[in-house]
Amino acid sequence: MMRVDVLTLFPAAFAGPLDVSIVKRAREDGLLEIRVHDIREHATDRHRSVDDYPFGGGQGMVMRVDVLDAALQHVQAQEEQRGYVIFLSPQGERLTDALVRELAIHPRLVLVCGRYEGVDERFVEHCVDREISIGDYILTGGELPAMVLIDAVARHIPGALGDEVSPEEESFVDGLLEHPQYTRPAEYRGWTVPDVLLSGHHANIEKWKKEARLQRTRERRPDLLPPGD
Ligand code: 4GX
Repeated sequence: MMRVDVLTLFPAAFAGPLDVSIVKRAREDGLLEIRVHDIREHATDRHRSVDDYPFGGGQGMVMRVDVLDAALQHVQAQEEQRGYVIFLSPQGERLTDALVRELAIHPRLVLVCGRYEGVDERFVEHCVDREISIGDYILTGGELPAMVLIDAVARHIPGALGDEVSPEEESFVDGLLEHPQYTRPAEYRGWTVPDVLLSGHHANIEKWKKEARLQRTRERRPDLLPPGD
């Protein structure tokens, strides 16, 4: 069983994506528990403020360290086991297949979603175990990155994919992209399928798949190939 706590100013953003498909089934099967918490419930002043102007001036607002710390302490205290704290931000290390697998080993994760121009750095320094980015583009908050991370990690919880697929058989395990796939009809509007896939010759089919993966990786993602290959 894996538990994920999410701290956010927009709990409503989490309805939907985590209620379908593999993540839904993992939750129903008791393999994954996701709890979403509203950071604003830990605001202390009469305006319930969660952010303030940046020291030194500059654009926009910064999330307050005291409110974030109170929210985090609250969720950490809910379980004996403390969660591994992740803050989603463009300043973080990139989320990769290797990092997803590493995170999937943790029994409990706490994901902190920032809004505005960022969070007070003291929170990151003293309360966060890992700062992670899902890619080099700017979103409006950490909610979508948190859902991306949960989705990717959920697929690695033993039993979450059902009996059919194992994550070990998927792309990226050997560092190559997937080969193209086809299904019936074998011909549609004159668009055909590579003959070898219809031949029934297993050795040739496997050779074709491997070559197609190499060719695709060379053309689209040469950065994934070992140097000098
Ligand atoms: N991969 N965002 C975080 C707030 C923020 C702004 C500045 C720290 C510094 C993102 C991403 C991402 C938008 C989440 C800005 N936090 N997160 N948020 N790309 O764009 O993870």
